[in-house]
Amino acid sequence: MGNSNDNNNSNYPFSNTEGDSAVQSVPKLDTPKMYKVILLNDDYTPMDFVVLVLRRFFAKTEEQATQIMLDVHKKGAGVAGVFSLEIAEMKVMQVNQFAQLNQNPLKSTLEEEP
Ligand code: TYC
Repeated sequence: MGNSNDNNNSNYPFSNTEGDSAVQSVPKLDTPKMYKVILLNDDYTPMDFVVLVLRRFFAKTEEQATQIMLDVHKKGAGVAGVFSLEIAEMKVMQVNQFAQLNQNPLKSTLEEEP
């Protein structure tokens, strides 16, 4: 029983019940981990398709998308965007599914932000 906020922490929002100092605990509560969605280069996906992906799923302008695509093309990988885990996971699935549907080998992955 009890309300849904009962997490045995009488000092909300300072979750200082496991040995951390309150100073460390507050940012842990307020700033969720962020994740980079990385686009990987390959030899077959057309440049225009990568630009389309960046515009469609990452809301980039033509110019931004072209710059990111060329960066990935030259360096092997590049950041399409930075999101919370559930949004980043959704973007990766959308990109990989859209690429597969269009028979392109384009892949994206996740990387936790430092
Ligand atoms: N290397 C591809 C080509 O020359 C273009 C490309 C860019 C593919 C970025 C994937 O994530 C990528 N057609």
